[in-house]
Amino acid sequence: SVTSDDQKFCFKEVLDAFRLCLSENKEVYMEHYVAGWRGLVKFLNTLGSVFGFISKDAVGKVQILVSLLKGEDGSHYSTIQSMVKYELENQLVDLTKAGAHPTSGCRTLLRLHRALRWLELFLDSLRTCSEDSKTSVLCADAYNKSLSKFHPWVVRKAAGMAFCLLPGRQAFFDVMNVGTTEQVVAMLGEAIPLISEVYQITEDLYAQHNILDIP
Ligand code: 1PW
Repeated sequence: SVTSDDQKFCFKEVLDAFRLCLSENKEVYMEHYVAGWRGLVKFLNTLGSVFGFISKDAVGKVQILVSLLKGEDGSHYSTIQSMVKYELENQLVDLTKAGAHPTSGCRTLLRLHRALRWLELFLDSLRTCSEDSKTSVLCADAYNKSLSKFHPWVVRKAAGMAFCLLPGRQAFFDVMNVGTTEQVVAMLGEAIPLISEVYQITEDLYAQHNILDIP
């Protein structure tokens, strides 16, 4: 049977999810944030099985957030803002050392949030790079400027090896399944500011509550 999940990945899914992420008063809807990540994971999986180890962690974290959203206390998880308020007020977050709440929403989302910055930088370099640029180098540069500082040596090594296996720029654009190179570049130009705004709002929220270092 053909369900929407069987259909060929299109990067527009990611764009659409991030477009729906922000409420009028700039709260971030968890439902759409998670949908954005689902799209990104699908994208990663189309790049090849070596990205399995990368996507697996993201899949697990998305799953945790979905469970919270669909769970008994789901009403508190409709936005990132309400989640932070609820979990902090009810001491549901390990703030200084790992303890009773290894899968809190705040901790879990922070890991995805850090990875989102990497993605934003990487997509932006894909958008502006020349035809003969190496995606592996762009991806590694973006990683080294962002997510790598949160990873232990062994993860950095494995990530570096996976990047080397990335397809070239054109194959990348083909996998995004958006159309011509011009259309891909235009769509990235739309998606990146949206991702960037969601990132910044989350970053500011976590900074305000002093939870950017949840272990
Ligand atoms: C080519 C497009 C790339 C976009 C997808 C980005 C996915 C990022 C996932 C990187 C994961 C690397 C391996 C897992 C590391 C985990 O230890 C780490 N997770 C993340 C998302 O950084 C930290 O999670 P933990 O171990 O504290 O639960």
